[in-house]
Amino acid sequence: MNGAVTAVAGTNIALVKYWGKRDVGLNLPATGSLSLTLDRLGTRTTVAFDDGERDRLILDGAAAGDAETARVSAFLDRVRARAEIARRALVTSENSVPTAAGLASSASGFAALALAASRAAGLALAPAELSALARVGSGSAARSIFGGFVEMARGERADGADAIAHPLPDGDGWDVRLVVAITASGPKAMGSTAAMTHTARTSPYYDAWIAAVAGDLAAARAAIAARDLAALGAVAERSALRMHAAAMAADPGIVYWNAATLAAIAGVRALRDAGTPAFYTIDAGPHVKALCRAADADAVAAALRAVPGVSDCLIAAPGPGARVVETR
Ligand code: 2P0
Repeated sequence: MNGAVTAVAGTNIALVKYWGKRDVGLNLPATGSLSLTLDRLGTRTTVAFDDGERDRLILDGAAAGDAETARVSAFLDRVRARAEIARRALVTSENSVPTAAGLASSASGFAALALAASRAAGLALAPAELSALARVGSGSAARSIFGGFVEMARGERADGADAIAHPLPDGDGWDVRLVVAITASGPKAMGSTAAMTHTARTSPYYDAWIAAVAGDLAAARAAIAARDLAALGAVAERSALRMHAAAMAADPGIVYWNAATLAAIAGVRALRDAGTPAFYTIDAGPHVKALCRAADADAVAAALRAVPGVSDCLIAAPGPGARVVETR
């Protein structure tokens, strides 16, 4: 067993969305997905196993609540079982995503935790194994183990060993940006896990959504290989709209958008009509993320800041995969 290990991971934004599980316990996705890992929005997590009586979680400088601590403790149980250790841990985690922005941090959070906890427990897991481990914490976290453009496989196995992500090196060095337009503060309408289950159970559009993903994945892969931003942007927009359409058609419907979400979508379309290639995607919340060329990012951010209801814009570049930054 090692001493304290600190790992960092960037969050990721899916361009082909994950929305539905084939197994809830192991977080096995019903489809593949495809994302871009970001540089400046992420999580830094330190894990130290010690003689404490229970696991403790310090999140952004304050003791975490029982629900969050229990989720992390259950995750650590998997690491302990694999490393054949029993010691409890002190986990200290900081998000560089502004918490008030309400942006998802579970992707970078469980990627950083998987790496820091496994190393602190004395395990040297290969990236594919880390991806499977991170997935059990949160489905999207499997993607943040890798940098740049990443594809997550649905997998076929019941144990999830093949439900893992892998990098898409065709996209390496492609100088794109994601401009994140913040459209609200506070918690989102419904957590992703519950919302996916509710969509799968009650939305008449769920099966159609699932059936569309394989084609979107193929189109996104081809667009990345060709460095065709317009083609990738078209896939991203239709994947996001279809995911939200399936959720909105659930009973009762799940609506993540607010007025500023729609205004920001219109803002991205107006940019495009005026000759700036920019394409939107929206996750399980009201914020709008615009994919564009690096050279256009400042102009895209300025245009979105002027949209009524947009409180701020962050510009993120492609970033590296999860990595250990300190061991003590
Ligand atoms: C994604 N999202 O592909 C999709 C699109 C949100 C919208 O993955 O239940 O927090 O922990 O596996 O990973 C958010 O879902 O859900 C997500 P769990 P997660 O990025």
